[in-house]
Amino acid sequence: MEEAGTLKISVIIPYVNENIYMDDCLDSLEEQTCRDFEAVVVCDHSSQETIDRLRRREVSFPITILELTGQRTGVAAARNAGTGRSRGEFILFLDCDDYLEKTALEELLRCMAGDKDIVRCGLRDTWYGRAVYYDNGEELDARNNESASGHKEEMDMTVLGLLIRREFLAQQDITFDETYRYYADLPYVARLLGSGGRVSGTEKILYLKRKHNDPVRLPSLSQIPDDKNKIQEVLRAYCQMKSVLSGEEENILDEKFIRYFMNKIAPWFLTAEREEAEEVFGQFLRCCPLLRDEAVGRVPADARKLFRYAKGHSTAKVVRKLRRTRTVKTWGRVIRSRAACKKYLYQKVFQKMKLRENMVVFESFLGRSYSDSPKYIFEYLSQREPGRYQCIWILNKKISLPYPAKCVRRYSFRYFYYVARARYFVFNNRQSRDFVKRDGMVFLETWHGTPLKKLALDMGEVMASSPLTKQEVYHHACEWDYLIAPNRFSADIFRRCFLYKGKLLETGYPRNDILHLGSKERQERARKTRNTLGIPEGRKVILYAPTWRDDEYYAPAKHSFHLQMDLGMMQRELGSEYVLLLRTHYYVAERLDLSEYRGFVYNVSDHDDIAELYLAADLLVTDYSSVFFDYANLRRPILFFTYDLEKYRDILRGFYIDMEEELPGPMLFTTQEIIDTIGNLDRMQERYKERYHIFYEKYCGWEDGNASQRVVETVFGRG
Ligand code: C2G
Repeated sequence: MEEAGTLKISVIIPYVNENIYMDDCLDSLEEQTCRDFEAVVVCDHSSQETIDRLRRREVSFPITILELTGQRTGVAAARNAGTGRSRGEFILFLDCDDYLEKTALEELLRCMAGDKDIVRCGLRDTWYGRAVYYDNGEELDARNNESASGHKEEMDMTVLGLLIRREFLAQQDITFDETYRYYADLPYVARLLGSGGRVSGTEKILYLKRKHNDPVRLPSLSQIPDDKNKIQEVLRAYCQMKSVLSGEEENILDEKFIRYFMNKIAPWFLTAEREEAEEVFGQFLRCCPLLRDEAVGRVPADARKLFRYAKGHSTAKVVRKLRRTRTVKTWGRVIRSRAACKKYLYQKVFQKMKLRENMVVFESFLGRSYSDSPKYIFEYLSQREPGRYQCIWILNKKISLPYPAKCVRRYSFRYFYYVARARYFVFNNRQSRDFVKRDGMVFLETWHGTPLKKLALDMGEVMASSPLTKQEVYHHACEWDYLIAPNRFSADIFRRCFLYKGKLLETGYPRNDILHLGSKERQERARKTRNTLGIPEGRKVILYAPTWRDDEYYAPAKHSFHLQMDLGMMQRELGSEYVLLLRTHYYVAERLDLSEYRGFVYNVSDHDDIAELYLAADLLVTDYSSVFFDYANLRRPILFFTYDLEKYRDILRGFYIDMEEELPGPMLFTTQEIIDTIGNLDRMQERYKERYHIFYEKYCGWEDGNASQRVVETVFGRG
């Protein structure tokens, strides 16, 4: 270690490759209220370009950039190298994907109160970067951590969030064991706690530990699945830790170890190769005599029993017992819960039955409507070859379909039966999590829109539903055989954002075929829809179809929506000439009370097919929904009500296109602006004529009314 200078704290940051989270990490240092610190960044075999970029970054605190070279690699080596070059009186380890609260260094120093050796603070897991976390991520985290992380890591002793006196480290000669890849913190922390140092701390959360939402491309160490090496490291660390800990610290360690056995080692045994299991089991048995009875008595009864059994039996017997326990648990669930029973039948019975070659299952928007491209593919297929295919529609409501098909509710017994047996599955969203693709099945993913908002793996933060959406989308996309692209722009994005390797059908959207019917037929269909909705003759129609907001939700796919359009004002100003069709996104669960505006506002959120509404509408108002890419096929006026543009663009999602440059209509921020623009539609259209033309060529150029035919011919053959 270098001689201590006048600096108070050295913050040591191991840096791996091009870690996208590093900016937040350094920004959080920049904003520290305590200014008496330095940062020591240790690059672990990073590219020269990455290191140069880091060097160019301007910071207002002293920063040293080191490089690990040769054989030396890993977090342990980086932290040791950083410690060796640090100059502060105290040391704090900060991972490059994590960040600190503004007052972290100041408050930790205060807890040191002159004579402590180690101070620890509260630590919180977060899925979000600073911008989102401080916006409303704290709240979202509380929900998501429950749903996505399951139980907390059993062996979670970490050096993160500790401020350590450098002199104490030197006196005790404590360093990280560089032979560890995943669990170097364990023996290090055990040495710290077992060396008689003076410890203090605060419960306050000062350290934010960021969980990675993209474990496909950037897994954190803890997201790498448990394998033999990881488990063996824990077993090794456990033995080392036992030799330095005592008293309550030792009891806590033993408890954690038994839980680790129960939740990690035991499940792994069920999938491991026999020889590997034997080897790990041998190592586990060598740990057992070290456990204190007192700690064994403190864990839940099932863990205790299993643990005691494991100590006295062979690997084969333990594995058999684990299997028996799993079977008993499964049957318990099957007897108690209908959902578990359906799943069991699906896996153990229906999936074993023969695939039905001519069976096609259709699903649109998670079974919520008869609509979108699956509808038009179904109709084309049924028309072209009546009776050849047995069609099944997943629909959560009763409606009569124009061609023969069985309707089943999503997640009903019949649903599980058909999705297990049908050869073809045509759907426009992701497949359900329970769905297992069998050999010989053909998945046709139609998707549901040209992306304006960043999608799947291209998203930065994930605020809606599961924080691990990216990983799930990726696994789903690996199963798609065909994916429809409405235009070149989408084709390129889909390849990248889903890491999609299957066949792309560059056909345009079947759902837009209807928009290219002859003008007479279009008028006829529009008239029908207006009649069904009860729109008075002679009134022009505004369709307002906004999208959903990632951060406003009650539960996954059940979002709230706060209407920002002043409907009273719209009615007063436009009510004599227009009616307004309000169409919320299908994720929006809110039932808006619109009775006040009867005769002017029509709630068309439950209307199945938005394409029919497009035909009936004289103009569209939307925000960031993909609906405008489709509506543009009609070349009718489009207005954008983008009252929360900055938040949506900069925090919630980010966009693929520069809206200011490309949109075929104006962005408006108040109801008054909407009213004024509708009052001068001709002028607005004239202003956007050229831009609309360019937009049409780029996004609607593939659409000609025959997309269903092209898709059906490719997937089902020429008939
Ligand atoms: N939709 C609708 N009514 C709305 C909004 C959307 O019927 N008020 C339908 C449209 O068919 C639209 C599709 O749902 O094209 C997707 O809606 P988006 O608002 O674009 O949002 P999202 O579901 O997030 O899909 O690549 C497209 C993206 O995935 C966006």
